[in-house]
Amino acid sequence: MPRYAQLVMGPAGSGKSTYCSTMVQHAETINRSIQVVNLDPAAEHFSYPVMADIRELIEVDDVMEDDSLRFGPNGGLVFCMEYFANNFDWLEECLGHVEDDYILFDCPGQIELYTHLPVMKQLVEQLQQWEFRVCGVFLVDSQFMVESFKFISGVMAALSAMVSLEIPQVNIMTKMDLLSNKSKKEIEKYLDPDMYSMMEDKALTLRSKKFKKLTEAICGLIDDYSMVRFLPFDRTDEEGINIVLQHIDFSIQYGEDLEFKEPKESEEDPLTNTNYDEFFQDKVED
Ligand SMILES: Nc1nc2c(ncn2[C@@H]2O[C@H](COP(=O)(O)OP(=O)(O)O)[C@@H](O)[C@H]2O)c(=O)[nH]1
Ligand SMILES: [Mg+2]
Repeated sequence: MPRYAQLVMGPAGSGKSTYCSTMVQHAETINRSIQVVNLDPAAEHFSYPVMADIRELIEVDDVMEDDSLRFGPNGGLVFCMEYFANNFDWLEECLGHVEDDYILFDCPGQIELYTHLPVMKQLVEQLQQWEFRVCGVFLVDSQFMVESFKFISGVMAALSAMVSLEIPQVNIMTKMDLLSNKSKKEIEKYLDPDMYSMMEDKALTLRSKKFKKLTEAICGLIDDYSMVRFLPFDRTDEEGINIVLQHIDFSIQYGEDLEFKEPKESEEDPLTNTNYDEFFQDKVED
């Protein structure tokens, strides 16, 4: 029997730990068991019960205070994650050998972990060897995505994780509950983006011709390959949380031995054909 994992990624403050605790609570309400492993050695607070906590293995503060290492916060984190990668047997011991379990890994936010350091890829490979089916869940804060140039950089961050990890990935826009109805309408175009029309956005007035050309090329590439979509995540909306979970379950075929379930709102590929109208309809009516 396979085991299931979500690697919860995204910049610092994007809502990873909150996402994990929301999912754990949601799982309880639908009679499922989801557990969380904290993989952020610099984590200060989170409100979920942990199955394992990397801080028991190594803590950033200890690394920074070590006179022979003298690392700053970023170097300290990289050191911790490399140490972790050399000690996966610690994780194996914590996880045990439970079949059919479902675990969220609350990852650190440093972008270099997903762009050019090998540790996250090594973790994915290790989990796969332990028979986990792994889905990447990349979170971005909706507060920062209401303008097109910020959106493009969010897309690039999500994309670099997707390309470097080579696993199915679901991208999520968090903190939707903080948006006004007007911003919600505004952000709708970013969930299922038409990158070409984004180029025409007035906010994206680029003075440099070369830079404009580069941005056009990036937008074109993303659009042509339909590479990035976002699902809205509102922690106060139980039905919306369920839709997100269904998409992720679908991508790792969770429960396929039990019964085959397609994500509720999509008719074809869950990642390319999402109908958000219903979601926004609810919000506007609220
Ligand atoms: N209103 C609201 N706040 C959120 C949500 N998700 C996260 N936050 C807040 O954003 C901050 C950072 O969240 P956290 O989960 O710690 O982010 P992390 O660094 O990615 O783990 C905290 O103050 C959270 O309370 C959300 O969905 N709605
Ligand atoms: Mg966190």
